[in-house]
Amino acid sequence: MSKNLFLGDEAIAQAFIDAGGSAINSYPGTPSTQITEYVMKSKEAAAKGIRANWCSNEKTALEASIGVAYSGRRAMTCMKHVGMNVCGDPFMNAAIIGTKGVLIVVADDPSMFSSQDEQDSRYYGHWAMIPMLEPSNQQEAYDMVFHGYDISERFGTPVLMRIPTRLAHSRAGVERRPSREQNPISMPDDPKSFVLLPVNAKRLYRQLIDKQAAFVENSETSGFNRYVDGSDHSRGIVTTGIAYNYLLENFAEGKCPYPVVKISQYPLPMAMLDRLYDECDEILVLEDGQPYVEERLTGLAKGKKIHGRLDETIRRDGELNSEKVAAALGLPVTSGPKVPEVVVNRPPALCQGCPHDDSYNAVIEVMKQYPQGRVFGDIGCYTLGYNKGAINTTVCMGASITMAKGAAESGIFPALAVIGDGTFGHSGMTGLLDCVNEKANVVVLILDNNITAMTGGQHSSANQKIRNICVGLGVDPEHIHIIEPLRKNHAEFVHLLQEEINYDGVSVIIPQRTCLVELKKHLAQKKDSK
Ligand SMILES: Cc1ncc(C[n+]2csc(CCOP(=O)(O)OP(=O)(O)O)c2C)c(N)n1
Ligand code: SF4
Repeated sequence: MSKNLFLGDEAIAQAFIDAGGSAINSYPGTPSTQITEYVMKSKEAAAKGIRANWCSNEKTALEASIGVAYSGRRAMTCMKHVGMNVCGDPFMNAAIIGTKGVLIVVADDPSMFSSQDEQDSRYYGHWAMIPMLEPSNQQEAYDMVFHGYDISERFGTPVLMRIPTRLAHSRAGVERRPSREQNPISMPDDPKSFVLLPVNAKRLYRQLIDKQAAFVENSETSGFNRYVDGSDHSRGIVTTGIAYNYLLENFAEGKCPYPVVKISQYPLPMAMLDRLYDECDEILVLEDGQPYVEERLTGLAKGKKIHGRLDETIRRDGELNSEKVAAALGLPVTSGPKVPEVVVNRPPALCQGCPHDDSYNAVIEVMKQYPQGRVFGDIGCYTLGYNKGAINTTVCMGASITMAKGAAESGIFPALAVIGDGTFGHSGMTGLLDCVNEKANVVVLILDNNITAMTGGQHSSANQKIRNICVGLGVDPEHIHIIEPLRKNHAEFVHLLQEEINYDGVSVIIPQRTCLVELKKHLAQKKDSK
């Protein structure tokens, strides 16, 4: 078969198409976004009738995939690591109901290149007691999609695939396999399995526990896990996922002198780890993430030293790389080319002429009068308003409205919330409903730039419907305003904001103007089509 130069994300997407996937339901988030975008743009996927959808959030995306699995077909849901927090409920329960044919691909972001935290999704997979896959390179990422569906269909379990940023966003040659057919529609073998009433759930949870031995056995014999012997037993090394590559990069022709257990499938292959432990004087654990494996090994240690992130042989935070591995091995560290001094680090900023900037100019001017007032921000391009002093908080998607509510109820005045149209559709609507139900004294600005800009311009689920949604949620229509955020409308915006701060209740202001990057893209497409 032909070799293709694929990003890790693209390798997974192409494998999904080749492995007989029927539907991909995802929510955008760097570094996972390109998987779903690739399937959306693929002519091959379109010809095969594969559905590719951006959903309102990670929970709705995963639930849609569970629905696909209910009908016997193969589904994939992709997200960034924090998305796991949003879909935790269906994720945990998908494990119990014995979902077949569902692959959940989660891209973790060690070093937080574009994220608000560094959480390691393997803890979720462990918690749900399902098999996990962690590719060490792009070829494995491709092959593992096939393997993941095999495991999922054989054992009746969703499978979690974890990739870190570097794997998602770097390219390597990938050999494709012959395509598989999509599954025909078929109903679940046990219709009760999708009904988690306690009477069923107790039985199904027991079944999940009983499957664990088979999951371990499959891991022990998996081609993705292996024991690679070495001549020097003064140290044994455990690598997980991409860490295997970082290790081999430190040795000529990739020949590591120490015995290595390469882990790319979980549950942990304990027999291999026991052998390493018995045959080596001490153990070094290399993981691009949190010390998930190291913690487990430390618990089992029978006196020998285990090094890794817990004892900070490798810094506890930040992504792993081959230099950090070299330092941990006591090898000379060769750092990459030095950045020339003329290149100055600049903090990220809103684009020149960004509509959010005009909204923030109004907010800043009004809030000058209220040193005790606060602006609760959210996640999107507009988070960059922090750099100009426009917002006071950014915690997680949707938290602006609900935090403003809590603060208002605690006596903060005025309490403003700033949220984008994409984030409002993701997890802002329910918070607004809470505000309405409790008659909270808040002003909510829903910055509608017509797009989910920060993750590359996906459509946003609440698009064109924001005003109607607010009315439907019970906001008084007299206190819902749409304004075009432009310099010429600044005085009007300031006046409007002041008026709504003076109103004791829920107000919504929707500054509506298309993101400039999106506008340029749109104009370029229009020109091309002429
Ligand atoms: C739970 C979660 N899922 C996904 C993301 C990735 N993400 C960051 S901002 C954002 C949406 C931004 O869209 P919008 O609110 O419309 O703001 P804009 O960037 O357009 O200004 C997304 C999906 C995230 N940070 N957290
Ligand atoms: S991409 Fe769009 S929304 Fe984001 S800063 Fe630039 S103009 Fe503003």
